[in-house]
Amino acid sequence: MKINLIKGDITKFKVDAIVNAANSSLLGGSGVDGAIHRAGGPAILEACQHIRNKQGSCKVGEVVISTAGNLPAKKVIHTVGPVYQIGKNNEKEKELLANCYQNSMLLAKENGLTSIAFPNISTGIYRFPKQVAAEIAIITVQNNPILEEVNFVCFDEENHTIYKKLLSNE
Ligand code: AR6
Repeated sequence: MKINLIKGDITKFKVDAIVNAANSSLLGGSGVDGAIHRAGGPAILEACQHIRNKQGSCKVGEVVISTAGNLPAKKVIHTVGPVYQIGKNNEKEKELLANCYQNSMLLAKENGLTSIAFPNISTGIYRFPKQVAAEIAIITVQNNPILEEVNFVCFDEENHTIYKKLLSNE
């Protein structure tokens, strides 16, 4: 399994599946979710509405797959990250964040996909501490060599610096 680190916008990424940091409604939002729906066009929302009609909302740590619409990627995997509760120990949230990464890779594999790109799930609006979230993301991917290629796409400088340090210490 190859692990790559990229700084940039995940919507520009040509890979089998890009992962969206969605919310349980699956109906879009701001942050990377907003960017994916904007760049991918209405086909993604239509597909998500169809999924919702069939199975209801998406739980934290779980995943669904849709068309990528106009994006260069083949598919979008939508996962719902946990909201970090400041001042609590957040052990459950850490486990749920790991589930997001693991379940995304498993769903990609089930769909015959071999490469994936992840944003830094939960580290924006859901305020997960970036260092802890990066450690969980990297360990989960390394312990589950399910796909051929995993790309960590960092949008902000802080996440990029954290990932660079963690991945170069291997
Ligand atoms: N490409 C890659 N990463 C991005 C992009 C982009 N175009 N834009 C932002 N990021 P967030 P969350 C990074 O807030 O914390 C939405 O409203 C950003 O720098 O998008 O999981 C959903 O609907 C940050 O590091 O997701 C949910 O309601 C990372 O993406 C909620 O936000 C995640 O930030 C989910 O919150």
